[in-house]
Amino acid sequence: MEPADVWGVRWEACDNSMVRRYMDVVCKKQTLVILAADLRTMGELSDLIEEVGPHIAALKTHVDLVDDWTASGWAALCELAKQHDLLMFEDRKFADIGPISRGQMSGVYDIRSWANVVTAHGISGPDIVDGLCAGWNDVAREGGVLLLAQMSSRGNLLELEGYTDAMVQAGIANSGVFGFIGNGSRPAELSVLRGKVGDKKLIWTPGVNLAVGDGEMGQRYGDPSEAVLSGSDGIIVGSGIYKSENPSEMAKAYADISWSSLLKRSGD
Ligand code: 5BU
Repeated sequence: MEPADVWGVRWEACDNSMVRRYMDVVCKKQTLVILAADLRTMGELSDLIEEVGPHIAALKTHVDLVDDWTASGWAALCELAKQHDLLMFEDRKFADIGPISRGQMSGVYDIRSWANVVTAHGISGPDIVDGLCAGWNDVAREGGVLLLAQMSSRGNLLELEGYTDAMVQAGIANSGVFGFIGNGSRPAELSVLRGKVGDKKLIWTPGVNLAVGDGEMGQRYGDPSEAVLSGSDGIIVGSGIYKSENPSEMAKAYADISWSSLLKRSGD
């Protein structure tokens, strides 16, 4: 199916270069699954990508979680992700002032050179987005920032009155913003967020699992289909896939659910 038919107004309205790339990959691979690859060794990570690569649209990493990280090993992993047409998404949750965030895009991990999308808190003010984009610009690349408008963990302070609205207001007009993180475990709150975000930006949601309910250490999970029908444009799934008996089958199950929910949403 053509992306313009599947994504509707959102296909024309988006203003960040990575958004269309993502929307296109979703339609080609028929999946809205973003794999949270929270494994601790390079070997496990590449095995997992080989296994589930065909069923996911993006690879979400925590690069500082890997025990045996090397620059050359990581480059090989990025190459493997490229073979599977995956967007690289470093969930770094940057939070510092603009110039420092720009510097943190380099350093040992050199995130600016391989990530297409990164997360950031807006707690330090809107200039963090310009700082991160300047980081990409320093190596002649472009990317998109996902601002945390909500979180999936219980008791998070983004739930305090006014925070989410202020975050959306601060990010909506900046073309460096790819979209917002919404809470996949609370469909009603997600619908409200969708209304505020409109069609120009995407919403990606962690806290998604077929086993709905409370997870480990304050994590909360909601249903993948409900998340997409409530306005999620990408479901972030980690342990639901990599801890299952058969990660490939499970990734395909999440992919099918997410894709059919997107088609249902676009047909409504
Ligand atoms: P899980 O195994 O599906 O629970 O993994 C969730 C992932 O999403 C994990 O990598 C978190 O760092 C990430 N995450 C989250 O769970 N909740 C949030 O609000 C944000 C990110 Br932002």
